[in-house]
Amino acid sequence: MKSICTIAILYALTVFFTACTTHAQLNESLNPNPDFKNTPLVTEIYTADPSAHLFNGRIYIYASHDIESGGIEDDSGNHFNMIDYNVLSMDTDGSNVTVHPVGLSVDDVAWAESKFWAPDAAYKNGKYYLYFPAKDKDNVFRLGVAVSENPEGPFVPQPEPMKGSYSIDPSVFIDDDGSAYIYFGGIWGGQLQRWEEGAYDANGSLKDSGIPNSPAILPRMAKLTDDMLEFEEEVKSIEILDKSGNPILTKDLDRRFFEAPWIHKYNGVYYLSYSTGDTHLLAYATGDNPYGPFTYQGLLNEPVQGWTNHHSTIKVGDQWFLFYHDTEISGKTHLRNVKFTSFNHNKDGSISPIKTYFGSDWRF
Ligand code: FUB
Repeated sequence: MKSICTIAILYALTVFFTACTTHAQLNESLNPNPDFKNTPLVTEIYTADPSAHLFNGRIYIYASHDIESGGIEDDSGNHFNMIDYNVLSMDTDGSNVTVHPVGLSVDDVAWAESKFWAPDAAYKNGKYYLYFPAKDKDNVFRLGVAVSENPEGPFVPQPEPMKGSYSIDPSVFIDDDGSAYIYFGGIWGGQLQRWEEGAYDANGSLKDSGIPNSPAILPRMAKLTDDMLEFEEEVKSIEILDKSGNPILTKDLDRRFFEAPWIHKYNGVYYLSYSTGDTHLLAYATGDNPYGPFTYQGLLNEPVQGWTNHHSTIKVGDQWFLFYHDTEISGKTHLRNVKFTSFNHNKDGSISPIKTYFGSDWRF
Protein backbone atom coordinates (compact mmCIF):
# COMPACT_ATOMS: atom_id res chain seq x y z
CA MET A 1 0.00 0.00 0.00
CA LYS A 2 2.85 2.32 0.93
CA SER A 3 4.54 1.79 -2.43
CA ILE A 4 1.27 2.40 -4.32
CA CYS A 5 0.94 5.72 -2.48
CA THR A 6 4.52 6.63 -3.33
CA ILE A 7 3.96 5.81 -7.02
CA ALA A 8 0.73 7.84 -7.01
CA ILE A 9 2.47 10.84 -5.44
CA LEU A 10 5.39 10.61 -7.91
CA TYR A 11 2.94 10.35 -10.82
CA ALA A 12 0.99 13.40 -9.59
CA LEU A 13 4.22 15.38 -9.20
CA THR A 14 5.35 14.38 -12.72
CA VAL A 15 2.01 15.45 -14.21
CA PHE A 16 2.16 18.73 -12.26
CA PHE A 17 5.72 19.60 -13.36
CA THR A 18 5.06 18.53 -16.97
CA ALA A 19 1.98 20.74 -17.01
CA CYS A 20 3.99 23.65 -15.59
CA THR A 21 6.69 23.21 -18.25
CA THR A 22 4.22 22.78 -21.12
CA HIS A 23 2.22 25.82 -20.10
CA ALA A 24 5.21 28.17 -19.85
CA GLN A 25 3.96 30.07 -22.88
CA LEU A 26 5.87 32.89 -24.55
CA ASN A 27 3.69 35.99 -24.57
CA GLU A 28 4.51 39.13 -26.48
CA SER A 29 5.06 42.20 -24.37
CA LEU A 30 2.49 44.90 -25.24
CA ASN A 31 3.52 48.54 -25.36
CA PRO A 32 1.53 51.15 -23.38
CA ASN A 33 2.41 53.62 -26.17
CA PRO A 34 -0.40 53.19 -28.75
CA ASP A 35 2.01 53.87 -31.64
CA PHE A 36 3.84 50.60 -31.02
CA LYS A 37 2.46 47.12 -30.54
CA ASN A 38 5.44 45.71 -28.58
CA THR A 39 8.19 46.82 -26.24
CA PRO A 40 11.90 46.48 -27.02
CA LEU A 41 13.43 43.18 -25.93
CA VAL A 42 16.55 44.88 -24.53
CA THR A 43 17.45 48.49 -23.92
CA GLU A 44 21.13 48.20 -22.86
CA ILE A 45 22.35 48.12 -26.47
CA TYR A 46 20.82 48.83 -29.88
CA THR A 47 19.92 45.64 -31.73
CA ALA A 48 18.48 44.86 -35.17
CA ASP A 49 17.90 42.17 -37.83
CA PRO A 50 16.92 39.47 -35.31
CA SER A 51 17.31 35.78 -36.24
CA ALA A 52 15.62 33.76 -33.50
CA HIS A 53 16.32 30.09 -32.75
CA LEU A 54 15.34 27.60 -30.08
CA PHE A 55 18.48 25.94 -28.72
CA ASN A 56 18.60 23.82 -25.54
CA GLY A 57 15.12 24.93 -24.46
CA ARG A 58 16.03 28.62 -24.63
CA ILE A 59 15.42 31.25 -27.30
CA TYR A 60 18.60 32.72 -28.77
CA ILE A 61 18.47 35.83 -30.91
CA TYR A 62 21.32 36.56 -33.32
CA ALA A 63 21.08 40.26 -34.10
CA SER A 64 23.08 43.14 -35.51
CA HIS A 65 24.55 45.36 -32.80
CA ASP A 66 23.84 48.90 -33.97
CA ILE A 67 26.20 51.67 -32.91
CA GLU A 68 26.59 55.40 -33.48
CA SER A 69 29.64 55.60 -35.74
CA GLY A 70 29.06 59.03 -37.24
CA GLY A 71 28.65 57.54 -40.74
CA ILE A 72 26.54 59.83 -42.93
CA GLU A 73 23.30 58.17 -44.05
CA ASP A 74 23.19 57.25 -47.74
CA ASP A 75 21.64 54.66 -50.09
CA SER A 76 24.55 52.26 -49.60
CA GLY A 77 23.98 51.91 -45.84
CA ASN A 78 27.05 53.92 -44.89
CA HIS A 79 25.36 54.68 -41.55
CA PHE A 80 25.33 50.99 -40.53
CA ASN A 81 28.90 50.56 -39.30
CA MET A 82 28.59 47.69 -36.87
CA ILE A 83 31.70 45.99 -35.49
CA ASP A 84 30.58 43.10 -33.28
CA TYR A 85 27.77 40.75 -32.27
CA ASN A 86 26.23 40.23 -28.82
CA VAL A 87 23.88 37.25 -28.78
CA LEU A 88 20.61 37.80 -26.87
CA SER A 89 18.71 35.00 -25.16
CA MET A 90 15.64 34.40 -23.01
CA ASP A 91 13.67 31.56 -21.49
CA THR A 92 10.77 30.25 -23.57
CA ASP A 93 8.32 32.14 -21.36
CA GLY A 94 10.15 35.41 -22.10
CA SER A 95 11.89 35.67 -18.73
CA ASN A 96 15.61 36.00 -17.96
CA VAL A 97 16.41 38.09 -21.01
CA THR A 98 20.20 38.21 -21.32
CA VAL A 99 22.61 40.27 -23.40
CA HIS A 100 25.62 37.99 -23.67
CA PRO A 101 29.17 39.38 -23.90
CA VAL A 102 30.53 40.07 -27.38
CA GLY A 103 30.50 36.74 -29.24
CA LEU A 104 32.46 37.87 -32.31
CA SER A 105 34.27 41.09 -33.13
CA VAL A 106 35.42 42.34 -36.54
CA ASP A 107 38.97 42.47 -35.13
CA ASP A 108 38.83 38.67 -34.70
CA VAL A 109 38.14 38.07 -38.40
CA ALA A 110 41.29 38.19 -40.52
CA TRP A 111 39.55 38.96 -43.83
CA ALA A 112 36.89 41.39 -42.53
CA GLU A 113 37.29 45.15 -42.43
CA SER A 114 33.89 46.53 -41.48
CA LYS A 115 30.11 46.33 -41.57
CA PHE A 116 29.00 43.40 -39.44
CA TRP A 117 25.46 43.42 -40.83
CA ALA A 118 22.59 40.98 -40.26
CA PRO A 119 23.76 37.55 -38.97
CA ASP A 120 22.13 34.16 -38.44
CA ALA A 121 23.11 30.97 -36.62
CA ALA A 122 22.55 27.23 -36.90
CA TYR A 123 23.20 24.15 -34.78
CA LYS A 124 24.52 20.88 -36.17
CA ASN A 125 26.64 17.98 -34.95
CA GLY A 126 27.10 19.47 -31.45
CA LYS A 127 28.32 22.88 -32.66
CA TYR A 128 26.85 26.31 -33.19
CA TYR A 129 27.62 28.20 -36.39
CA LEU A 130 27.35 31.97 -36.70
CA TYR A 131 26.94 33.24 -40.29
CA PHE A 132 27.69 36.90 -40.91
CA PRO A 133 28.35 39.37 -43.73
CA ALA A 134 31.26 41.81 -43.67
CA LYS A 135 33.12 43.99 -46.13
CA ASP A 136 36.60 42.77 -47.05
CA LYS A 137 39.67 44.89 -47.75
CA ASP A 138 38.38 45.65 -51.27
CA ASN A 139 35.09 46.97 -49.92
CA VAL A 140 33.24 43.88 -51.19
CA PHE A 141 30.68 42.10 -49.00
CA ARG A 142 31.46 38.42 -48.31
CA LEU A 143 29.91 35.91 -45.93
CA GLY A 144 31.83 34.42 -43.03
CA VAL A 145 31.17 31.60 -40.61
CA ALA A 146 32.40 31.23 -37.03
CA VAL A 147 32.03 28.21 -34.74
CA SER A 148 31.38 27.73 -31.03
CA GLU A 149 30.55 25.02 -28.51
CA ASN A 150 27.96 27.38 -27.01
CA PRO A 151 24.97 29.13 -28.61
CA GLU A 152 26.09 32.50 -27.24
CA GLY A 153 29.72 32.12 -28.34
CA PRO A 154 32.48 33.14 -28.22
CA PHE A 155 32.72 32.14 -31.87
CA VAL A 156 35.95 31.25 -33.64
CA PRO A 157 35.89 32.51 -37.24
CA GLN A 158 37.16 30.59 -40.25
CA PRO A 159 40.26 32.32 -41.65
CA GLU A 160 38.67 33.01 -45.05
CA PRO A 161 35.16 33.99 -46.21
CA MET A 162 32.98 31.12 -47.42
CA LYS A 163 34.17 30.28 -50.95
CA GLY A 164 31.91 31.74 -53.62
CA SER A 165 30.01 33.90 -51.12
CA TYR A 166 28.98 37.50 -51.67
CA SER A 167 26.42 40.16 -50.66
CA ILE A 168 24.64 40.22 -47.28
CA ASP A 169 21.98 38.85 -44.95
CA PRO A 170 22.80 35.13 -44.68
CA SER A 171 20.15 32.90 -43.12
CA VAL A 172 20.34 29.14 -42.69
CA PHE A 173 17.42 26.74 -42.89
CA ILE A 174 17.79 23.11 -41.80
CA ASP A 175 15.20 20.85 -43.39
CA ASP A 176 13.54 17.86 -41.73
CA ASP A 177 16.07 15.49 -43.34
CA GLY A 178 18.98 17.42 -41.79
CA SER A 179 20.07 19.13 -45.03
CA ALA A 180 21.17 22.71 -44.40
CA TYR A 181 20.69 25.53 -46.91
CA ILE A 182 22.01 29.07 -46.79
CA TYR A 183 19.99 31.95 -48.28
CA PHE A 184 21.47 35.39 -48.81
CA GLY A 185 21.49 38.64 -50.74
CA GLY A 186 20.51 42.28 -50.69
CA ILE A 187 20.49 45.00 -53.37
CA TRP A 188 21.65 48.65 -53.05
CA GLY A 189 24.21 48.68 -50.19
CA GLY A 190 24.13 44.88 -50.10
CA GLN A 191 25.81 44.91 -53.57
CA LEU A 192 23.79 42.01 -55.06
CA GLN A 193 23.16 44.01 -58.27
CA ARG A 194 26.92 44.11 -58.86
CA TRP A 195 27.10 40.30 -59.19
CA GLU A 196 24.63 39.85 -62.05
CA GLU A 197 27.42 38.93 -64.52
CA GLY A 198 28.85 36.31 -62.12
CA ALA A 199 31.78 38.42 -60.85
CA TYR A 200 31.87 41.59 -58.77
CA ASP A 201 31.61 44.76 -60.85
CA ALA A 202 33.15 47.54 -58.75
CA ASN A 203 31.67 50.12 -61.13
CA GLY A 204 28.24 48.50 -61.21
CA SER A 205 24.93 50.03 -60.30
CA LEU A 206 24.42 51.46 -56.82
CA LYS A 207 20.82 50.21 -56.62
CA ASP A 208 19.34 47.66 -59.03
CA SER A 209 19.51 46.65 -62.71
CA GLY A 210 18.05 50.01 -63.74
CA ILE A 211 15.70 48.21 -66.18
CA PRO A 212 12.16 48.65 -64.79
CA ASN A 213 10.53 45.97 -66.97
CA SER A 214 13.18 43.30 -66.47
CA PRO A 215 12.81 40.54 -63.88
CA ALA A 216 13.97 41.79 -60.48
CA ILE A 217 17.31 40.70 -59.04
CA LEU A 218 16.77 37.50 -57.07
CA PRO A 219 17.93 36.23 -53.67
CA ARG A 220 20.56 33.50 -53.73
CA MET A 221 20.92 30.14 -52.00
CA ALA A 222 23.11 27.04 -51.83
CA LYS A 223 23.13 23.78 -49.92
CA LEU A 224 25.77 23.74 -47.18
CA THR A 225 28.41 21.05 -46.75
CA ASP A 226 27.89 18.59 -43.92
CA ASP A 227 30.46 20.46 -41.78
CA MET A 228 28.38 23.65 -42.32
CA LEU A 229 31.45 25.65 -43.36
CA GLU A 230 31.14 25.93 -47.17
CA PHE A 231 28.69 25.81 -50.06
CA GLU A 232 28.25 22.26 -51.34
CA GLU A 233 27.05 23.44 -54.74
CA GLU A 234 27.04 26.41 -57.10
CA VAL A 235 25.08 29.38 -55.83
CA LYS A 236 21.57 29.49 -57.33
CA SER A 237 19.07 32.33 -57.79
CA ILE A 238 15.67 31.74 -56.24
CA GLU A 239 12.80 32.57 -58.54
CA ILE A 240 9.94 34.66 -57.12
CA LEU A 241 6.91 34.51 -59.41
CA ASP A 242 3.50 36.09 -59.36
CA LYS A 243 0.41 33.89 -59.29
CA SER A 244 0.37 33.73 -63.11
CA GLY A 245 3.89 32.29 -63.07
CA ASN A 246 5.58 35.49 -64.30
CA PRO A 247 8.72 36.88 -62.63
CA ILE A 248 8.24 39.85 -60.32
CA LEU A 249 9.70 42.87 -62.13
CA THR A 250 12.30 45.44 -61.05
CA LYS A 251 9.68 48.21 -61.09
CA ASP A 252 7.34 46.28 -58.78
CA LEU A 253 8.76 47.88 -55.66
CA ASP A 254 6.06 46.56 -53.31
CA ARG A 255 6.76 42.94 -54.22
CA ARG A 256 10.31 42.61 -55.50
CA PHE A 257 13.10 41.18 -53.33
CA PHE A 258 15.38 43.73 -51.67
CA GLU A 259 17.13 41.93 -48.75
CA ALA A 260 16.69 39.70 -45.66
CA PRO A 261 15.63 36.31 -47.13
CA TRP A 262 14.30 33.92 -44.47
CA ILE A 263 12.78 30.45 -44.83
CA HIS A 264 10.38 28.63 -42.55
CA LYS A 265 8.36 25.50 -43.16
CA TYR A 266 4.72 25.08 -42.21
CA ASN A 267 2.59 22.03 -43.03
CA GLY A 268 5.18 20.90 -45.57
CA VAL A 269 5.16 24.26 -47.41
CA TYR A 270 8.35 26.38 -47.65
CA TYR A 271 7.76 30.06 -46.88
CA LEU A 272 10.32 32.54 -48.22
CA SER A 273 9.89 35.91 -46.52
CA TYR A 274 11.96 38.99 -47.35
CA SER A 275 12.20 42.75 -47.12
CA THR A 276 11.15 45.02 -49.98
CA GLY A 277 13.62 47.67 -48.76
CA ASP A 278 12.63 51.08 -50.07
CA THR A 279 8.91 50.25 -49.77
CA HIS A 280 9.56 49.14 -46.17
CA LEU A 281 7.49 45.94 -46.26
CA LEU A 282 8.07 42.31 -45.42
CA ALA A 283 6.57 40.05 -48.08
CA TYR A 284 6.27 36.28 -48.37
CA ALA A 285 6.16 33.71 -51.13
CA THR A 286 5.64 29.95 -50.95
CA GLY A 287 7.15 26.92 -52.66
CA ASP A 288 7.22 23.15 -52.40
CA ASN A 289 10.98 22.71 -51.94
CA PRO A 290 13.96 24.69 -50.61
CA TYR A 291 15.09 25.76 -54.10
CA GLY A 292 11.78 27.22 -55.23
CA PRO A 293 10.36 28.60 -57.40
CA PHE A 294 8.39 30.59 -54.84
CA THR A 295 5.05 32.19 -55.60
CA TYR A 296 4.38 35.63 -54.14
CA GLN A 297 1.50 35.46 -51.66
CA GLY A 298 1.29 38.79 -49.88
CA LEU A 299 2.49 40.94 -47.01
CA LEU A 300 4.00 39.50 -43.86
CA ASN A 301 4.65 42.75 -42.01
CA GLU A 302 3.60 46.32 -42.66
CA PRO A 303 6.19 49.12 -42.29
CA VAL A 304 7.82 49.53 -38.89
CA GLN A 305 9.17 52.81 -37.60
CA GLY A 306 12.53 53.36 -39.34
CA TRP A 307 13.69 52.69 -42.91
CA THR A 308 14.62 49.02 -42.62
CA ASN A 309 12.29 46.08 -41.98
CA HIS A 310 14.11 42.80 -41.21
CA HIS A 311 12.85 39.76 -39.38
CA SER A 312 12.80 36.06 -38.58
CA THR A 313 10.03 33.60 -37.74
CA ILE A 314 10.06 30.91 -35.07
CA LYS A 315 7.61 28.46 -33.53
CA VAL A 316 7.71 28.31 -29.73
CA GLY A 317 5.39 25.67 -28.31
CA ASP A 318 2.29 25.86 -30.50
CA GLN A 319 2.64 29.52 -31.37
CA TRP A 320 4.48 31.26 -34.22
CA PHE A 321 6.35 34.50 -33.57
CA LEU A 322 7.79 37.23 -35.77
CA PHE A 323 11.00 38.78 -34.46
CA TYR A 324 11.49 42.23 -35.97
CA HIS A 325 12.97 45.61 -35.16
CA ASP A 326 11.97 49.26 -35.15
CA THR A 327 13.50 52.49 -33.88
CA GLU A 328 11.33 53.25 -30.86
CA ILE A 329 14.20 53.93 -28.43
CA SER A 330 16.37 56.18 -30.59
CA GLY A 331 14.10 57.54 -33.32
CA LYS A 332 17.06 56.98 -35.66
CA THR A 333 17.09 54.53 -38.56
CA HIS A 334 20.57 53.18 -37.77
CA LEU A 335 19.94 52.66 -34.03
CA ARG A 336 17.29 49.99 -33.85
CA ASN A 337 15.74 47.75 -31.19
CA VAL A 338 14.53 44.16 -31.49
CA LYS A 339 10.93 43.18 -30.62
CA PHE A 340 8.68 40.20 -31.20
CA THR A 341 5.00 39.56 -31.83
CA SER A 342 2.84 36.47 -32.37
CA PHE A 343 1.22 35.52 -35.68
CA ASN A 344 -0.78 32.62 -37.13
CA HIS A 345 -1.12 30.79 -40.38
CA ASN A 346 -4.71 30.82 -41.62
CA LYS A 347 -6.50 27.56 -42.44
CA ASP A 348 -5.46 27.86 -46.12
CA GLY A 349 -1.82 28.45 -45.11
CA SER A 350 -1.88 32.19 -45.84
CA ILE A 351 -0.63 34.72 -43.30
CA SER A 352 -2.63 37.86 -42.62
CA PRO A 353 -0.40 40.96 -42.74
CA ILE A 354 1.07 41.79 -39.33
CA LYS A 355 0.93 45.39 -38.12
CA THR A 356 3.14 46.52 -35.26
CA TYR A 357 3.47 50.28 -35.83
CA PHE A 358 0.48 52.61 -35.68
CA GLY A 359 2.23 55.99 -35.74
CA SER A 360 2.76 58.20 -38.77
CA ASP A 361 6.49 59.08 -38.80
CA TRP A 362 7.74 55.70 -39.93
CA ARG A 363 9.61 56.58 -43.08
CA PHE A 364 12.70 58.45 -41.98
O1 FUB B 1 21.67 46.02 -40.42
C1 FUB B 1 22.24 46.38 -41.64
C2 FUB B 1 21.33 46.07 -42.77
O2 FUB B 1 20.11 46.78 -42.62
C3 FUB B 1 20.89 44.64 -42.86
O3 FUB B 1 21.87 43.76 -43.31
C4 FUB B 1 19.72 44.81 -43.73
O4 FUB B 1 18.91 43.68 -43.84
C5 FUB B 1 19.04 45.99 -43.10
O5 FUB B 1 18.25 45.63 -42.00
